[in-house]
Amino acid sequence: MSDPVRRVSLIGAPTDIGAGARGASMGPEAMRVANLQSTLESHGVEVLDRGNLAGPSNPWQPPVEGYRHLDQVVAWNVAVHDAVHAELDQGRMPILLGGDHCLAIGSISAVARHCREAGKRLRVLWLDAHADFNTSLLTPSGNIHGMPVACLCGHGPKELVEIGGQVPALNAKWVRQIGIRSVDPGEKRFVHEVGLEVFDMRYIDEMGMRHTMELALATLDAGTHLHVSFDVDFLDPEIAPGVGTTIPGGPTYREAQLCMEMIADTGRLASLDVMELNPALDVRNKTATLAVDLIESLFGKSTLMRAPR
Ligand code: Z70
Ligand code: MN
Ligand code: MN
Ligand code: MN
Repeated sequence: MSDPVRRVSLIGAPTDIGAGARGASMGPEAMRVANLQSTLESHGVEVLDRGNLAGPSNPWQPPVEGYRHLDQVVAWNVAVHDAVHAELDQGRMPILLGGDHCLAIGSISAVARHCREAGKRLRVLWLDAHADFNTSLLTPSGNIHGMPVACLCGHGPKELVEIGGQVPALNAKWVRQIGIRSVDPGEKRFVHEVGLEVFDMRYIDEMGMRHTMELALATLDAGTHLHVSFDVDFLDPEIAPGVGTTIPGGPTYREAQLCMEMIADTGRLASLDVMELNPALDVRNKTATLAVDLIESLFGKSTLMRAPR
């Protein structure tokens, strides 16, 4: 396939400002301890670790008008937007190390801005147990990590939806969600209303990961920028316990590897978020180690050979 970006920049965003449990703030360091940089380098990828962004600390307050920590979430997302956009402007592939998933608002707003500037089509793969499509009126928790996809599609507070300079940052048609198995009742209605394309676990169980990914990756072309937003709670908690909210019934190790390999095969991956890793809830850093293993597949590690078709 045509030449994917082999120059990567790691951006740490050590915060749990949008989450319902503390600890995702330690995610970036756990990924470094699990040897993310040297693992990518062993596949010929040039990696710069840009270190960690800074932002407000977590005051751990209750929600106000349907949002917890809105001001702090905005500050972190502005920092993420600026850092991600700067890497894309230099022709590098940003890997955002979360941090909780509210930071995908800044990350994907920057990617969408870059695509407008560069005349690229955008496809977002949202790998998650959750749809993250709540609004202040629908949310049961006020936690903004349950709202990033809605915000990116223009449904959210002005300060968040405008970060990338155009509202909405994303057309819902550009998004494919995979692995979904926990959606709140109001959120579910809203997902249907906007017509989000969701490959939930029922779909994956019935049709298989291969067919699912073939559809999710259909119609990519040479002018497509593929962004993957990987919430580690996508994975089954048996293999990935180190996340704030474990939801049973997720993809197995083998299904997750196939998912990543099929993304790699497109040659179109151009930006990545790795979110919601929570080392405080992990066991001997095994979830971070697994995440690195999967990212390795995303960058083209494969077993010896491919079977004939
Ligand atoms: C629920 C909410 C959530 C994690 C997203 C959960 C949201 N839908 N949890 N990611 N870990 O509170 O909005
Ligand atoms: Mn630019
Ligand atoms: Mn999420
Ligand atoms: Mn999730």
